Amino acid sequence: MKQFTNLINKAIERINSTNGLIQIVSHLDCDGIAAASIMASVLIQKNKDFQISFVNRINEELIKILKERSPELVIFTDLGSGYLDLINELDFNIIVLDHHQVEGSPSENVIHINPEEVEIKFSGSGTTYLLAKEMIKNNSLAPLAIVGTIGDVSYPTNSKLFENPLIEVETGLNLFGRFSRPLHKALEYSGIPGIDGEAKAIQFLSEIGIDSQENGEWRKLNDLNGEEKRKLTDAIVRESLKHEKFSKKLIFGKVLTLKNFPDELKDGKEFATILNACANMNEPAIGLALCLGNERVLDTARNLLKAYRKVIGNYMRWIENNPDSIKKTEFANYILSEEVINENFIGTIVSMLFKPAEKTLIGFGNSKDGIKISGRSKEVNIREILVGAARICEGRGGGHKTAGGAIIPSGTQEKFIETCEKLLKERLIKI
Ligand SMILES: [Mn+2]
Repeated sequence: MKQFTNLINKAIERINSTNGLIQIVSHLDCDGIAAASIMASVLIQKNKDFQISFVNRINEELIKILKERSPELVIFTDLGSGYLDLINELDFNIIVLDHHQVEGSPSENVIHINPEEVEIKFSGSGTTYLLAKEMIKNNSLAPLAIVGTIGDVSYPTNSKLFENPLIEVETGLNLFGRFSRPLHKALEYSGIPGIDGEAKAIQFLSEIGIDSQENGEWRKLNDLNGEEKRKLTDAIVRESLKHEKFSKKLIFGKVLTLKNFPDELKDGKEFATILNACANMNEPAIGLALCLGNERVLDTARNLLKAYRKVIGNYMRWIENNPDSIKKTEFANYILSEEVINENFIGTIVSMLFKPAEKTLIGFGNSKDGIKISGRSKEVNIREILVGAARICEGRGGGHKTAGGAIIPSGTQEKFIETCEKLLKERLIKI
């Protein structure tokens, strides 16, 4: 742990002593946008000259661009640990703040900070925040770290690191749109059986004596007083008991409120959803602006979220209408959508389709770099499987134990699946 703290201090010194251009390279996802915004915020406060690029992965092309740009310092956030061999090709000062599995070892000019190495589970934005907090000597950026962490679903948000007066944690109704949607709309989309429709939702509220409107305006969950919230909670429990299929977990749980953001971003989960949409629609700068407190881009972000939902809906419909796109074997299910689904969406689609009872799910999407793969597993270390199979196909894999990704050259998908099957068989039969 002491060594970890030393590395952070070393990185802070390096940033402080840099007077030329600093290049931030961050992962194009919710966690990566949050991490970059934390770093940007620190660099603004320290009056440093910097620019930011978002990428899906590090490859030769990026290394070439960085060499040409020749900044004084490159800071990789939420990616880098899986690409140390490539990063080592750069001979200027480098800081890596990442939490993905480490591949290789850093050369001397690289300060490599990864909490996995001291067996702590932090997101990329959480790791970046560790440095930021030390560097600016306050914890005002914690809300961004928690939003990024929510986006990286397998990472805990109950860390002491996030205890902060700007973050309110409650257990209660966890309806999407607490601050941003009329209550009846939030109920309509909540998935509670029996309240599936606008009219039904309004009727439900009126039956339990809660007004849907106040002074001609639709009320939101957050507009309800304590008594009304209790009434609503009781009524939802009663309603859901009528339907055995409904899981209470869906709408009761931990609710995070970020006090220093506008209403639409106050709910941690909603903020993360918006950042995720910005990343996947390839508009990370909009997400970054939101994180940095620019409210003028809220409209654009709202439209991006709408467009993002539409794309996801179209992909889900395509899979539904093409049952042949799912290949089922003894060891795993594969979504053969490499010609249809864009690489920015395959991770989300795989997460959405990964059922509680399913053991391993692997999906394919298209990328300008080849075929993008995303996998989830409850049975094996999916990262090891994807790394192993990608290597055989001359691609590369990475990620975490339960969720991972890979990129392989076009035309090697069959070989990839064959290898996955072989590796899965080896692992599963050994157990
Ligand atoms: Mn991450």
